[in-house]
Amino acid sequence: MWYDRGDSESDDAFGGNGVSTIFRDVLLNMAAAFCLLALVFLMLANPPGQEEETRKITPPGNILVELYWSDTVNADVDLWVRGPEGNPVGFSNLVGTHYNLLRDDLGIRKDDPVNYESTFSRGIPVGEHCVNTHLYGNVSGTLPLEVTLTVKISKGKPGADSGAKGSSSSPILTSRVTFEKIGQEINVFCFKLDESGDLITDSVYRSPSVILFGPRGALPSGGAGNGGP
Ligand SMILES: [Ca+2]
Ligand SMILES: [Ca+2]
Repeated sequence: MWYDRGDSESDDAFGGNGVSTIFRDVLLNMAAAFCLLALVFLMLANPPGQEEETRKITPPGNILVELYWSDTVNADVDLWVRGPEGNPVGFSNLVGTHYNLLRDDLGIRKDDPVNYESTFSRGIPVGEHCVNTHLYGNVSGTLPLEVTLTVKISKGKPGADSGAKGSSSSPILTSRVTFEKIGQEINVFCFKLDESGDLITDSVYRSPSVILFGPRGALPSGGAGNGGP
């Protein structure tokens, strides 16, 4: 009897339409939980603001010229760059037609343990570009002083996402030069870029007659050739 009653109670409580309703509710709850988990996963995989963060670390220009010297040397080394328009850009002329000097590094200071200067271009102008370096000051008295210069090119749109086509920078030139005295200016390289933004390999040269800063910070009259330090 108890067995029959049990079956009967089961049918009353959970059988028929009652079973279908509870089962449907369970399925709906599981589906809702699954959707919620999927949404949380998508937010974690691509958090808001990630695209903006990526933009902050991409190069702001197309041609990047960099100057490094030892972080332990308290010397003020300067970077000078001249594009095809002929207007040298350096610490006393931060902005040119195509180039900008981002920062004049003065050497070692309490909040400045890195010795590094860089200049960016907007676009990749066709023609000749020249890169010079100048030893402006040398508190530490370290001589000779070796410095390193590099030129990199990024063909992507300035400020574009790092994953965008052509956004990565590729080094095209690098060189180490040595200062022997304060006030010395060294032409590190001149080179030409073609319409595709590529280096014309046989265009690279170095000449002491290419002066971009000069002894008193002015271009030599008549252009290059009146002698550097
Ligand atoms: Ca400097
Ligand atoms: Ca520094």
